Amino acid sequence: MTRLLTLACAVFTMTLVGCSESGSGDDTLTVGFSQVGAESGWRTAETESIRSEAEARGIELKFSDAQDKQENQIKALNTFIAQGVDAIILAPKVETGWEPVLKKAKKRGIPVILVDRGVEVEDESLYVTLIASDFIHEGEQAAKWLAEKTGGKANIAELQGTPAASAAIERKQGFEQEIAKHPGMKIIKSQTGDFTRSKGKEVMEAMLKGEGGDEINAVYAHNDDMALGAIQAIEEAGKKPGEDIIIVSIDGVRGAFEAMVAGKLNCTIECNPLLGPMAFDAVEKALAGEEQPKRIVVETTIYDQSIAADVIDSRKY
Ligand code: GZL
Repeated sequence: MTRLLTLACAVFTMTLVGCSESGSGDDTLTVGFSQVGAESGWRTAETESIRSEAEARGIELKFSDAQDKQENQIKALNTFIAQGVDAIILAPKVETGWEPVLKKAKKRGIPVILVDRGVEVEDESLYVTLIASDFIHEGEQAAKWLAEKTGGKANIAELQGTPAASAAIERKQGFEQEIAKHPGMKIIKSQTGDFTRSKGKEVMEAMLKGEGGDEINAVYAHNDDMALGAIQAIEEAGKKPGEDIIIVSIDGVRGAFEAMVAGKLNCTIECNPLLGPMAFDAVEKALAGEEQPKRIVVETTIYDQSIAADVIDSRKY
């Protein structure tokens, strides 16, 4: 009887291990990807890059769209861990609140690759690497360009990105530290437009109507989607975007190039969203036990009206 029981337990254990093994049980890699949402053209381009790269590499991608809620991202990560995925790619909406679930992934030996935004954790071993642009540099570049364009004199309305997101925090920091070199450049209004076109329009309308709205002669938007919303609000207020009010933003999405060609946006700093190849290189290196830098910086490029028409047809997103 004992032998039968032992055999039964062995079979039961094998079954458990089998179903908790990573992926579909064969040698196909399974990767869980927790995406913030679809709040901007940049975001959808990033999602497409990750999806298409997984397909190109024959990797099974478990995709979760958090509808812009961190709690949904945490739920997704817990599900990926329970499913025993081989690796996780996370685009963290905000910087904080990740320790508990990242500790669970680490305990299960599941490497986590961060893309596009950073996290604040005591123990940096909780993630393998962060693949993202240098947002402080992007803010500095936007400020340098605006200082040049306005001769160092501007009353600036700032449209901030998502509160507590590293992209918003650092783009603000980089811009402010650069304009501090120009006494004639002041941020006279600043509010979050949450990286969306609709909110960017709504906030810009209120800024223009509010006290001191007539003094605004420049807009710094943390992303193109908010800048495109601001352009609509400026036109509806009877002003000429790109002329009466100079506009600089970040991302480099197609809509920004179209607006520059139309003379309504003056400059965008490209923040490349096509992170799929780098993300899966990092996954494969992590699974092979290869050392990787904690931070992989994605290069940025500045585009203004003078070259927009020449490059628009070659844009990949
Ligand atoms: C940047 C990314 C930002 C984009 C926005 O890496 O986190 O979030 O600039 C997007 O368009 O919403």
